[in-house]
Amino acid sequence: GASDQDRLAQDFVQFSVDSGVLRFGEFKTKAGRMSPYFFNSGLFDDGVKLGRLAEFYARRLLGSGIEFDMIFGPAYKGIPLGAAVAVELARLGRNVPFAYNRKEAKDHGEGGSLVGAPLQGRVLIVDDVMSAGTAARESIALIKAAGAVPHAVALALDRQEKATENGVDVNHSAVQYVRNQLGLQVCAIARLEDLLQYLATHDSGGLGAHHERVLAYRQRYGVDE
Ligand code: OMP
Repeated sequence: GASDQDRLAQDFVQFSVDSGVLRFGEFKTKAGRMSPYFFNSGLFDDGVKLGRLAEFYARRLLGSGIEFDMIFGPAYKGIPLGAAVAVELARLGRNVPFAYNRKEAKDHGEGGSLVGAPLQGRVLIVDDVMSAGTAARESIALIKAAGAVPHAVALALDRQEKATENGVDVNHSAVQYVRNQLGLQVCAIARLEDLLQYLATHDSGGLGAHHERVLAYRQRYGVDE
């Protein structure tokens, strides 16, 4: 239910802060926004952290009821994430095929830009963060081109901020676009909302100033859900 999901999200935000993945300060996003927080999934950088991260994805996925036939991990960051989630699901008794892409075309050996299981059926894309949605659109096109169905996206963090189209802010987030316009199911372990909840309950621990800045950021770039 909703409260299980909230608890999972709070645990995940704590885990991300403890791992140094979620940081507060001043960061420039891909879309050129100055953000008071940044989530760098590359810092889930040892076996224990990757294993715990995969557990969070798997629990969120199982809680969401999303069905899928295989996992696709988009290069680069989605590759270890998709692999770790596939291992965790297998550990839980649900073995599904896994594939990923390479960014550089290869002209020898296995050929093509896809590696792993053939893309077929309902594909779950496993990725880290969705901001403007650029990466998701590329994955969706690639899956369609292979004759499979882009069916769902599992994220670690949904930043819940305005997408940009041709450099202009629009009034929906990338996740809302992927869900409502492209018709995919989307789940995220945590969202900006959960991050704000975390900051609200840890204000006394010296996070008060960050809380204010993240609220101001949401005021400027956030979307309503
Ligand atoms: P889109 O592809 O535009 O949705 O942006 C997602 C990408 O932004 C991620 O894959 C990262 O490269 C980067 N990013 C983060 O990893 N963490 C953040 O907190 C914010 C961003 C970002 O630049 O927006």
